[in-house]
Amino acid sequence: MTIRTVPTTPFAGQKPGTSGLRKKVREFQQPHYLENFVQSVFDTLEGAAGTTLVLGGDGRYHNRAAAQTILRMAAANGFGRVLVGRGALLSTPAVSCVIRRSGAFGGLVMSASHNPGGPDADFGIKYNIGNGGPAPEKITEAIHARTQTIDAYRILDTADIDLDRLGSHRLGEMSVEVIDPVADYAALMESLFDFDLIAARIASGKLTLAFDAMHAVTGPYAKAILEERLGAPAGSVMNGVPLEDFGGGHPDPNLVHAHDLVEKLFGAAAPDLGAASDGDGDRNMILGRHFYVTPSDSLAVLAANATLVPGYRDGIRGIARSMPTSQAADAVAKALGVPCYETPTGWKFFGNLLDAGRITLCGEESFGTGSDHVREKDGLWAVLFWLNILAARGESVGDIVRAHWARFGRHVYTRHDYEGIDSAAAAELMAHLRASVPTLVGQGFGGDTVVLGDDFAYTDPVDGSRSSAQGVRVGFASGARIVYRLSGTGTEGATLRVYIERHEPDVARHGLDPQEALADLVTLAGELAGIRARTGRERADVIT
Ligand code: G16
Repeated sequence: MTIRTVPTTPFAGQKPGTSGLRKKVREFQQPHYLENFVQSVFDTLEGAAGTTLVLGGDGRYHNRAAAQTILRMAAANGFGRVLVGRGALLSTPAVSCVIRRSGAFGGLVMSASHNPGGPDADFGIKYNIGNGGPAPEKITEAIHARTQTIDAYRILDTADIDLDRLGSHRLGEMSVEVIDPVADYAALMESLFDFDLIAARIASGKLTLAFDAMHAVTGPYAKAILEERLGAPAGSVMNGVPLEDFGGGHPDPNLVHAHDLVEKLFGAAAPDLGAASDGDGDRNMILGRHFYVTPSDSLAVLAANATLVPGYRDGIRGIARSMPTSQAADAVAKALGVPCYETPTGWKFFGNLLDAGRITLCGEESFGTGSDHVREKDGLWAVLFWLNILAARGESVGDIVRAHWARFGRHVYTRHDYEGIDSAAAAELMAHLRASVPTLVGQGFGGDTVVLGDDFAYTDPVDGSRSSAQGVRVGFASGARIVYRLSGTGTEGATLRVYIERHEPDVARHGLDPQEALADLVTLAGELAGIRARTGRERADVIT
């Protein structure tokens, strides 16, 4: 086995986005493309020689081939050991868990998350640091800088190893351990939640559930934990076999894409809890019987009920949410007397707050919820948290959320996505907003007054790093908000996201459809940005 140094030239556009590098599979399959990026990651790391790297992915098309290349490159770059999930599978939260449990130097996650999979769809790769979380901006920027100057990569000349059998292999000087992708993660979950209580409630028939794995990575995790350990009847996990193209679906757990589940939960004989997770297992959607829980509300409800769960029995230290996420969690934090931090979109911004012990729970409107147990958002963890609350309270999801709104008021919320729009038009729209919203301050709209108009900037309270241009905000005296930002995870054109929120204290109005309750703000949001004129779109493609 010899180490080859292969000459190469930079590719443009290898800039990690909101969560790593995401591109079309075809782009990743170009000779040297993956290798350049991986070598750039390795070149950026200091002190990695002889250490452990964790490797896994969501099972999408190109996952296995990429894993073999990365293993050969890790061996040629001096890592001592790689822990790789069987079948090259590991959910994103499981990568985080394994990094932390094994004391690894870091890890590589092969995933394009909720984006579709297959030869004509998407692939991605992301580097996570030793705390188990996504690399912070200073590292992703250094990786990007390196991709622009790279002239060679190192790779070991060797045959593929068998990734489908647990066990150890040697690749040159490096050892490779093929690990059970579920074991460590399941043990961590069992240490946080009252599995016996949940299992007893399921056994009594008083708690029924359906979990849609969307043919993505959480299938094996959900079967092992929900069906085998907690005793949910076989079949409670739907679409549980990971497929390279996710069965042709879009593994994004929302009301549009998780349609099998939505049908079930809004049909006759619906179970008590419905949940779905995404391609790599870090997102979650929670449904009750005929009831949808927004991710923003879910974070707030988990925070308000945390002491019912063994792992959080002593209470929470603080909460963080991304800026476009509704302010429902802020109200809970206030009632609990703990801080609530507002960060830019992207899980990486929670890492410092979690490491410093300033927060226990965090979440995002983009179907992400998590805690200090790992450094990624965690889909199945959120489902187990809900199951634990349901088992402890013995009430329905709908009743729990309605009681929450009665106490804190309802933060009525919606997100409108305009997908695949022309990138130049999208950039122009944002530039127009940046320039125009500060001038709105003081103006009145429908009985409310604009008190804030800016482009969100964040100073990390732990390390002082600053991130600017994180989304345009229009805030009203009533607390209502309109937020605009461009997605950082798409691979085709641009996606404009418009987030709209209004606080509704009146219980009599809590049952209103958010689209109705927010119709005036939706119209205003379109007008302020000139969405129709600038994008040619009459309405959003996805509304959640
Ligand atoms: C990623 C990040 C999330 C972030 C989301 C936003 O999610 O991990 O923290 O909220 O992107 O996506 P966008 O920029 O498209 O709004 P994931 O699940 O794709 O890794």
